[in-house]
Amino acid sequence: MPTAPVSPGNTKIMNRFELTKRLTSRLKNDEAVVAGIGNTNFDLWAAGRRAQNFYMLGSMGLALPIALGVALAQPQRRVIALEGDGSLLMQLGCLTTIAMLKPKNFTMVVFDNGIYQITGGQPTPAATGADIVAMARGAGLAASAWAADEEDFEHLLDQALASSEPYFIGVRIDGKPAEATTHRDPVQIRERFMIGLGVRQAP
Ligand SMILES: Cc1ncc(C[n+]2csc(CCOP(=O)(O)OP(=O)(O)O)c2C)c(N)n1
Repeated sequence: MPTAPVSPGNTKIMNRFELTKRLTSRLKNDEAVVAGIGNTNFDLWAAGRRAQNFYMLGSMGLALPIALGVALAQPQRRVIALEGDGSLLMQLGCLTTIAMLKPKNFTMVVFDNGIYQITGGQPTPAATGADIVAMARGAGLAASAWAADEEDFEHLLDQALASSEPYFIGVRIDGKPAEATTHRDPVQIRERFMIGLGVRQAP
C-alpha cells in the first residue's frame, strides 16, 4: 500500500513529459499504455512510439474506461492508463467501476495541472480543491496516492506494476505544453494498437 502524501498540497509540481519518460523507461513486458485526449497522449507519443500504446483522440475521460477494457480482456498483460485531471473529472464514475471490478493488472496515472490546458487553460475544479486521489479512495480504490516527487513517482509505479490490485497515482504537474503532437489518424492508431496487443495480424 502506498505511503505517499495524503494531500496534493505537499507534493512537488512536476512535468508531464519528464514523468512520462520515466514511466516508459520502466516498461519491460509489452505493457499496454492508454493515454487520454490531448497533452497526455502527445507526451506519450513524444516519449517514444510503442505498438502497445494507444493515443486517445477526441473525447475526454475515455483513457481509464478503454484501459479497463484491455485489462479485463488480457489479464496477463499489465495495463497503464494516463489521463488529465479535467478528463477524469468528466468521467468520475469509471473509478467506482474499476474499484468494483478490481482488475489485478491495472494502474492509473492522472496528471493534475488544475487546468483544461489544451483548450486554453481554463481552471478545472482541481484548481480550487477537488482532490482526485481522495476521490479515487472514496470510489473504493484503496491503493491511491499522490506522488511527492519524481523519485516517489517511480517508487509508486514499481509498487503498482508488482501489485495485484488496481493502483491510482496522482501527480501534480506544471502548465508546460506537450513536446509533440500525435499523428491524427484514428484508424491507424487503433490498428497499430490491436497488432501491438496481438489481436490482429500485421498486414
Ligand atoms: C466530451 C468532450 N468535452 C469537451 C472537449 C473539448 N476538450 C478537449 S481537451 C479538453 C481539456 C482536457 O483537459 P485535461 O484532461 O485536464 O488535459 P490537459 O488539457 O490539461 O492536458 C477539452 C475541454 C472534448 N474533446 N470532449
